[in-house]
Amino acid sequence: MNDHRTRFLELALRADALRFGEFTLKSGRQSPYFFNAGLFNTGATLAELAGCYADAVDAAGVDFDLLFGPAYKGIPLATALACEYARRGRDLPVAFNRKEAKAHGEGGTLIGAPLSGRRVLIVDDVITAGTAIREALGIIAAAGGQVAGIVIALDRQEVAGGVELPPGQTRRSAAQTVGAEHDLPVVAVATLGDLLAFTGNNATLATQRDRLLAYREAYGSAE
Ligand code: OMP
Repeated sequence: MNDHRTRFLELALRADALRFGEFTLKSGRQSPYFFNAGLFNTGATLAELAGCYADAVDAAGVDFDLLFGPAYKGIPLATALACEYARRGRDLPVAFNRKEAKAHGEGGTLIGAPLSGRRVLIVDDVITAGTAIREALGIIAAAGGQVAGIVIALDRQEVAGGVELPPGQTRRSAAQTVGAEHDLPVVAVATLGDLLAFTGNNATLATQRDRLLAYREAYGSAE
């Protein structure tokens, strides 16, 4: 496994951002694990996380010139990543949206650098069904930006909607579907597959492995 994947999974466990148990997802699915990016809640953990994102993006070779963080969880992630790139010698513009339009002051729903004419990298936490990412794609297009790619910390590699497919048809993950529909690279720092490999190498997490495998069997994509 690439070093940034292991570093990220170890960090997520240390920060308690990755938990095992019984969780109800936005989709209504019952999941044996949950990733809460809001628990990267100190300067040091955000800086370490941003290093993992930057390594994943650089390894994928995405060509972009602005970072966009969708409200709310993407905002600190894009900001921390902008700081990480500045530390690495690349000063990038950063922007984000607010969920409620503001009628006074500067008004509007977008904050930060203008998106118009930019090649935008969306920075978010997790993809399950792809709903949150599709919303961000619409916001950026409406502001005249061109999406160059998407980076997330965790790709849960789940099939969106129904998982019953005609025989012979491949189960494609929500991330793969969004990427193919918009012809975009979707980069994950780590995937459910990486988490499974990680639990296999970690004695204290070995008991979680069977539940993760059963979940992937029920809702996971082919890879
Ligand atoms: P989709 O919009 O279905 O892709 O799901 C992304 C959103 O699900 C995230 O922005 C969270 O609100 C939530 N989520 C997590 O944060 N962590 C998880 O492990 C799973 C979910 C989820 O509900 O699917």
